[in-house]
Amino acid sequence: MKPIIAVLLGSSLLFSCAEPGSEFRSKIDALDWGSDTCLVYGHKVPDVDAVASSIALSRLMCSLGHECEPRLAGPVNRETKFVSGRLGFSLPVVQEKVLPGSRIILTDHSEYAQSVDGAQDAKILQIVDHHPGGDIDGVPFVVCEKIGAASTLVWELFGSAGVELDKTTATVLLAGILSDTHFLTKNATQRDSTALSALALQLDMSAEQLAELSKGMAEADSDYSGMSDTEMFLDDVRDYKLSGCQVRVGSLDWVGREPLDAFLDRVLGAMHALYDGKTLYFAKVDAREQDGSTVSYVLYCGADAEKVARACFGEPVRDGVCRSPRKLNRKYDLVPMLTKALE
Ligand SMILES: [Mn+2]
Repeated sequence: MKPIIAVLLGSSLLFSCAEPGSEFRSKIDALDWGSDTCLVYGHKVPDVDAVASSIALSRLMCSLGHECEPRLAGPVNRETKFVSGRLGFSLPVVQEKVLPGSRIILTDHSEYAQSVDGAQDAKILQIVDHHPGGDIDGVPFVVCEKIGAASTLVWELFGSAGVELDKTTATVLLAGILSDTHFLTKNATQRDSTALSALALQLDMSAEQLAELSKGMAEADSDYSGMSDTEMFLDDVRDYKLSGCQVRVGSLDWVGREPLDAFLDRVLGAMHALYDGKTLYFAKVDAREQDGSTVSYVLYCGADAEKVARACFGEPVRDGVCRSPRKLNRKYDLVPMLTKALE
């Protein structure tokens, strides 16, 4: 019989004897790294969280001794440009395609439709994402949990690895969490809030500074000035494969710079210009009503998309436009509704 004290302390003794992060490190070391540099990618149409999580995860892998470099799957959106300029961090280079067999790590997405071109034939070593339910499987290291930001998951991985965050990486992760959670007001969990507080503390940023930064980011995000209608639609678009159908869903905000109908016309015009006759095109436009509540307009393009939109939202309020009386989240509300209607 074991002495009772050893039984009680057994697990914690084992744990405290080991070097901090050693369990995590050995999991990472066991991956098939090969000899080339592994590229770390967020999703296509990179937003702040996608870029931040890829930069930071790449940094973490480098500090664990694995040669990694972040890349962009395409040009970044306005908010990302704004915040990288404002906080002074440099953006990865754009590389829109990866070669067959190359080693990659994916952050902030887990579906091929959103992944860099060539991902299907690449070796995907890791996925760190906060949108469960993607179609990429067979990946040896996966962290996929439904929380506010992929950047929060990467911050937690630094903790698991026992690696201290340098200032630049902390800055980048703070931006990612602020952006995806709209300063902890959208899809945020306690874990996002813990991570953001720790990062703000490390960077010596006050709640006022965070609020101000977040406001600037939101404004940059909905500032479509100087963009063509197509660029505006493509600024925040995600592709999905839903019930076997290719579906593209844009997400925009109407902030009253022009009449709502004029804005919806511009978005519809862009969708029709891009429409290839196969892909189902939708867009979600969030708009603040006079009473202060926010509703979502769901725009569609083409006969098949119209059928789906009607099944989800009933009679259109005008040609090409349905209305949801409550604000919809693209990934957690709209996509499940479209999936169900397509089945
Ligand atoms: Mn994200």
